[in-house]
This record gives sequence, C-alpha cells and structure tokens, in this order.
Amino acid sequence: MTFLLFSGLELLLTMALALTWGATAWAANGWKYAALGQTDVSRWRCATRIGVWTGLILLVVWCALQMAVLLTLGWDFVMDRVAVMSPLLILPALFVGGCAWPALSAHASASDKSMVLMAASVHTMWLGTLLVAYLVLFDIPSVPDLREFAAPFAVLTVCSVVLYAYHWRRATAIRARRQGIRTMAGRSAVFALAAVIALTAWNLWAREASRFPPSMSMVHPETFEFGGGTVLPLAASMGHHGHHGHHHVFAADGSPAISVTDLTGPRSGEPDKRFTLVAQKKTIDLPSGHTVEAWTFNGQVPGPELVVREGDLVEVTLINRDIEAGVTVHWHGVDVPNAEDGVPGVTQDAVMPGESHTYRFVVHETGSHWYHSHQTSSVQVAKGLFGAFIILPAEGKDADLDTGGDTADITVFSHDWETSEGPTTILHLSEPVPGRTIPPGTNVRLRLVNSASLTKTFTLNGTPFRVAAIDGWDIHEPEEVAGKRLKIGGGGRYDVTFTMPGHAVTLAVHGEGTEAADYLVFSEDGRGTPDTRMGSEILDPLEYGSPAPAPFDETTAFDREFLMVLDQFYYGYYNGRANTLWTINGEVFPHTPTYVVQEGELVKTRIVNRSLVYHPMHLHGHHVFVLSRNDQPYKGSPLWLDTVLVEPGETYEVAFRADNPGIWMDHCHVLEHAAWGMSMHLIYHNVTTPFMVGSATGNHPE
Ligand SMILES: [Cu+2]
Repeated sequence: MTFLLFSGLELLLTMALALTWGATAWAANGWKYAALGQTDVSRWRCATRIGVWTGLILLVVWCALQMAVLLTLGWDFVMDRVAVMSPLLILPALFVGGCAWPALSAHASASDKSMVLMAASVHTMWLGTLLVAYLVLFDIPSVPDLREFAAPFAVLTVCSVVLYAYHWRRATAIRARRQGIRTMAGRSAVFALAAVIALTAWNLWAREASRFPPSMSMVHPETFEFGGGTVLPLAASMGHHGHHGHHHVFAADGSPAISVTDLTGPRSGEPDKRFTLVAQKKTIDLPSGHTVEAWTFNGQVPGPELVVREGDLVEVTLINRDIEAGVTVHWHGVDVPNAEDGVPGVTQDAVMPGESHTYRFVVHETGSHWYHSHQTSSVQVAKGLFGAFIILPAEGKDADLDTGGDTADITVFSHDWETSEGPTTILHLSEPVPGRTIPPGTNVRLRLVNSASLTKTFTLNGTPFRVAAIDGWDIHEPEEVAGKRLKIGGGGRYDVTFTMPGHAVTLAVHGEGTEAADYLVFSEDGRGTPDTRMGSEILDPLEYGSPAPAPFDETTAFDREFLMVLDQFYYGYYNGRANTLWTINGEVFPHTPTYVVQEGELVKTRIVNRSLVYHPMHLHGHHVFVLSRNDQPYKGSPLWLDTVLVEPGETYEVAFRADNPGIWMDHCHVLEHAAWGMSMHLIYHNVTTPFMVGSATGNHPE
C-alpha cells in the first residue's frame, strides 16, 4: 500500500518536474529575448523566478520522497533513483543555483553573460527532468550498471555545453538583428517540429530494433551473471558459437559439456503409468452456459487428470492432432529431468500437427501439480491446454489419504475463459467423479489449482479446514482455520482438507470484486444453498503451520546470491509490437539476466517487485525454499514453492540447491507478462542446447 502510494506520488512528481521546468525554460528564453532586445523584462523575469522556485521546491520534494522510500522500503527500491536519476536533477539544479541566480536576484538590467548563463542552466535543468521522466516511464534501469549511469549523464553534460554555446550565438544574433518575441515563437515552433520528427523516427527505429531474429538461441552469454560466486567456464556460450569450431568444451570440474538432449528420464524400462495426451481443437460448453472454441487435451477441459505414485516411471505420449502452432507439455511443479521439461526452443522442438513426442521420467516427490503446453503458453493455456498431474505417496506411505475412512480426492481448477461476455472465471472439477456428492464424515481433500494468469482468492464456507499443502509440498502441522481466504497466484496450488459435515459446503472463488466469480457446492445429495461470501482475512502462508527443521536458514553460506528486480516499462516495443513491458533488472527478454550455477551449489535469490502489479515467479525444475519476505523470516511451516507470488512493494528471499542440471526457464506465471518480456533462465554452466526459438524454428515458449 505504502509502495503504491510512493509510486503514484513519484509519477506525479516526475511529470510535474518536467512540466514546470518546461514552462520555466520558455519563460527564461522570453526573458533573454526581452533583455537583449531591451524591451520590458519584468513579466518574463517574474515568470522565470516563480518557475525556478517552484521547480526547486518540487525537486526537494522528489528528494524527500526518495529518502522516505529508502527508509521504509530499502535500497533496492531507490538504487537507480540515487545512482542514475538524482545526478540528472541535482547537478543541473546546482548549475541553476550558481548561474541563474545572479540574473534572478539582480535589480539592475542584466548583462549578456548573465542572460546566457541563466537560459542555458534552466534549459539544462529541463533536459534533466525529461531524461528522468524518460527513464521512469520507458527505460527503468532498476539495477544500474556503469553504462546506465554514464549514458544519460553524458547526454546531459554534452547538451549543457551545446546549450551554453547556442545561447551565446543567439545572444549576438538577437542584439544584431533586433529579434523579438515573435522570432522566439517561430524558432520554438521549428524546434518543436524537429523534436516531433526526431521522436517519430526514433519510435520507428525502436520498433524495428526490437524485432527478434527469425532464429536465436534462448541462451545469451552476454547476460550471464554469477551471483558473486566463481566465474564458471561456459559450455553454453561455446555451444552457442559451436560453429566456430569449439566442439570439446570442458567444465571447471573437468566434465565435458552436456546437451539438454542427454538429460532425459530413463529411456528404457516398462513404465508404471502410461498416458496419451492428444492435443486437439474442440467446442466446449462451459458450466456457465458459454460455448468456447477450446484447445484441449483429449477433447476435454481440463485435460485428463493424470494420477501417479511417488517412484513411478511415467510415460506420456503427446500427439498433436490439429493445433497448427505446435504444442508441448510442461510439468508444472514436478522437478523432471531437463529434457522432459517441455519448453520449446530450450528442451525440445514444438510438436507440430501429425507429430508426437514421448516424455518419460520417474517422479521423486508427491503432491498436486499440473501440466500445460509451453508453446505460446499465454495463448495455449488460456485456451484449455492444461490438466492435473497428481502424485500420490508411495503405496503404504500415506498419512492423509489412506486413513481407513471414506475419502474424496477432488481437483478443482480455477480458469479464466475468454467468452462472448468477456473474461469469465470458471471452477472446473478435474474429473466428473466423485463430483459434488460427498457423504458426511468423508475425509475430503480439495486440490485447488489456479490455471489462470490472474491471482484469485478461494473461500471455503460451511466447514473449518486445513491447508495441507502448498504447491504440492506438505505444510508442517497445519492448524484448523475457518472463514479465511486462500490467495493463489497464477500456476499455484493449495491442498485443502476437511471432514465433510452434515450440511452443504461451498467453495467460492473471487477475482477483483467482492462478488463470487464462481462457486461449487458439495453436499450429501449434491444439492444445497450456496454460501458464496468472501472470507475475511487472507491466510498468510509464511505464518501458517509450525516450524520444522529446514535445510536453509540465516546462517547458510550460499555459493551464489542473485538479485531479481521486477519492474515495468509503461510503454515499449517487444518483437515489433508496443505494449506495457515487464522487466527483470531493467531488461526484457532476451536481455534479462541468466543465472549461471554449478551442480551442488547453494543459491539464494532476492526477488524485489517494484512494479505496480503482482508477479507469480515460476522457476522450472526446482522448488525454492522461502527464507523471508520483506526481510522478515517466515514464522510458520517451512515453505517450498515453485511459484512465488510477489506483490507490489514486496521482497522475497528464496533459496535452492542446484541439483537438477539443465537450462531452466524462470518466468512470471501471469503468462502475458512472460510474453511481454518477464522471462529469464537458470543455466548450469556445463549444459548446452541445440534448440532455437523464433519464427524460423516454430518454437515460441511464451
Ligand atoms: Cu508478472
């Protein structure tokens, strides 16, 4: 809340600074003309004086605001303001103070020199405010490097010299040719026109420059970061330039480079579970009565629920019947070997119509997970290419599900459909059986999956319940709660358990409003009056359950510590199209950082959300352990997440052990955000990929 207030204030101040100094620049120029043309200067001087004072006061407020942000939210939220923007404002302000002051305070008629210095300093100040506005709106540095500091500062310095020389030349001309305010208006109009033409040309250039090549690697060595750890020799950069003849690259430990195609699950052996998923178009009647042209697995949405047991060798054959753009299957939340991860252009080629692809892996974990296509995922998941992937504990190892009594294990997807009436949220039962008929006394497990991009909250009315697991990992000693809301970001899952009472229980889902977007009623006969009220408080996963031994704490010595700052360009070009862009460390993919690690290392990442919306950040192939939020350690059960929902103004520190070699996407699960830049990779230094993305390859992971 504080953060959004600060952000709004900063935007307003940035605009006000640029407008005030723009108006002051006009007044200062008028004063220069009037003084040199020996006409009445009083009105111009008065306007300039008011403008300078207003502008300086606004600058002081801007500095105070940054100080307040620093003190309340911390350095991560102001580092680019301090390092890049404050010199662009404070140094020209000193220039104004030193050079415009004599003219402003003098009562006698001003000299040529004082007029030139006054105009040049005020114009430099205006340029500084424009540069800052440009950075805040269109090119936020986030984590500034030397270039990001030096480039705008160099522009400002050069321009201040040019402005000084320009105003001297103009002073001579104004005196010699007795030019007046009319000349000033004419020249200003010409400058404005030139600025419009230059900006239009720049706009067109920016659009073209943002286009991706028809084929490119997802691995970009110039973006590699080592998190303060050893700089590792890079097989991927060599593999990327392999055609130059570097074919035998060896990692630091002497092991040869590995291709993702070698990082498969077991290629032989009789699978314990075998499934076939057929990607196909199908007209679907939604429970809401809407009809949608869906893209489905096996003609149903959600796709078939795949239920396996811990330790199973699973074999899934994907067949693409008629999805022209191609499909893949990604196992969200399941730490599969890299080659089975289903990311087109990184771990495989997209499966085109008529083609098939077989995934084989052993599951080494339990819990509620899901699968979805990762080809143009922002489109394909929305259209229905997803389903549940449930891993039950190995036989005889189950505490919750095999208690002897009757059990009901129900997966519920919350999905947003684009219907004739706009976006519509629907709660889908993953399988029609056991459905909504549940006898009293039954031990119920509801597996809630948010397959939409937008965050949703879930309320269970009619019974107290426990949150048994989050993102498929069990919560330690979850306490019984009632009436609380469960907030689940895109891609996230919560397992809710309760004993079925003698009356109806309602599961309601809420989006932005207080009115339920959809609900399901569970009861003995499948009927009952829905109670769709929204719960009060949101259950905080960092304060839920009880502590237990954890592999990481504040004393852990990490091999690498990465910083991930999430931000936005309010407007920008991405692959030739304009939109709000979502950035990591001030860049959009493919310029976002690539975190390089070595197998066995302990890795910490600090995630800072400085943008105006939430981002559920999803790292493939690993679960991350939550160390802290806003620098406060977790108080409840240890939390292992694959999708970390980071709200605006929040900071998370998460940790993992690098134990699954490969090249792994790390992206926002608001899939539209990933498609507009918010995507990056974690790469093990000795791993290479032969796959490419881009229009010529047919691979489009976002
Ligand atoms: Cu996002």
